[in-house]
Amino acid sequence: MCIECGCGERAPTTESGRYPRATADHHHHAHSHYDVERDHVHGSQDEHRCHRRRSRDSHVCRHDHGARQAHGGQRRADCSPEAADLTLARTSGERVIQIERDILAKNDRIAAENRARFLTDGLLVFNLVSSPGAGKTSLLVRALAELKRTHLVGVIEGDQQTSNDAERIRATGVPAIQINTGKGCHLDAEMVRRAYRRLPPLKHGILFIENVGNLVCPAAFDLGEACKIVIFSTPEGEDKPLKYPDMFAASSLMVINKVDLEPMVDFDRQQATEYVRRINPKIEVMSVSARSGEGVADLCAWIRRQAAHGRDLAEGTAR
Ligand SMILES: Nc1nc2c(ncn2[C@@H]2O[C@H](COP(=O)(O)OP(=O)(O)OP(=O)(O)O)[C@@H](O)[C@H]2O)c(=O)[nH]1
Ligand SMILES: [Zn+2]
Ligand SMILES: [Zn+2]
Repeated sequence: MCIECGCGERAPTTESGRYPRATADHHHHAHSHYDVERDHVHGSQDEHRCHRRRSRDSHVCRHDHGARQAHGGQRRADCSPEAADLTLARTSGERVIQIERDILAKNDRIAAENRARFLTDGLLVFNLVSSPGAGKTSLLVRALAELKRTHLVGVIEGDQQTSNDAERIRATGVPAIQINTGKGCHLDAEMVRRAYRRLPPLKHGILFIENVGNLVCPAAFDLGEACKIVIFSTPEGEDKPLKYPDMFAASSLMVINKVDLEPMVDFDRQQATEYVRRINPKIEVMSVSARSGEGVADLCAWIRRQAAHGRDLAEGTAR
């Protein structure tokens, strides 16, 4: 379960197969009640959500059911919005908060282990985050062609489905592991730990983690990276930092991509920079075009500078 949006997560897969069931905190299946199709996700404490997909009054509800309740419907769950509100208020609220705390605590523990491993390996790790299609992979492809001349580089790619991005990265000669999160809306530290084991040794190199395209949920999950780089693109509009502040607050660098489209989409770079600094006064800002290559050399120079004092960055003492 995602603690931000509450969506379900299947156990993630990589190209060589599915992770063992034991690693999944939840299982996921779809079934029908009352002639509507619902996704159904259970937490370890029998939390239960329903998404009423075919109804106009779509809602999400949580309710508890005892171990004896069969999914076939021996005891029907009351999924009316009113019942959901009452249940949440009376019984589930504290439990939901506890589950969220447990999920984050577990993630943070594994992220700390990842961070320690990256430090031991002398590796500088960047977590690239953005909305879908902002240009993360395109920018990586450009930057890797340059960075691989001076550094060992590897990439972990996160998407719900397909290996397209990993294939685009491998075409540059850089190793890449694809993680497919299924219904999951973000990468977590456990996924990164497992994917990292499958990369060739990258001692004293640079690892890029391309997160699932989503400007909300990946902000909450530490992967053990040195820092997050948020990429957003001119067609998305200047006010993204104000609308999705957590992501911009959590990032050390904001890269404005697709500046080649700036005149067409009437984008105001200064305005975007002013907005992001309201959220995060320390954030650095760069403008690039993965299409034309403008600004990519500056981005590579920034990354090399971080690599030069990567230990400071990884320990959170640089900025
Ligand atoms: N005009 C223009 N198009 C770009 C630029 N960068 C990326 N694109 C296009 O934007 C689309 C999405 O680019 P991707 O690199 O796949 O974006 P992404 O962030 O990796 O997407 P997801 O992994 O799906 O979240 C593609 O059609 C790219 O060709 C750019 O600088 N300028
Ligand atoms: Zn989510
Ligand atoms: Zn991508």
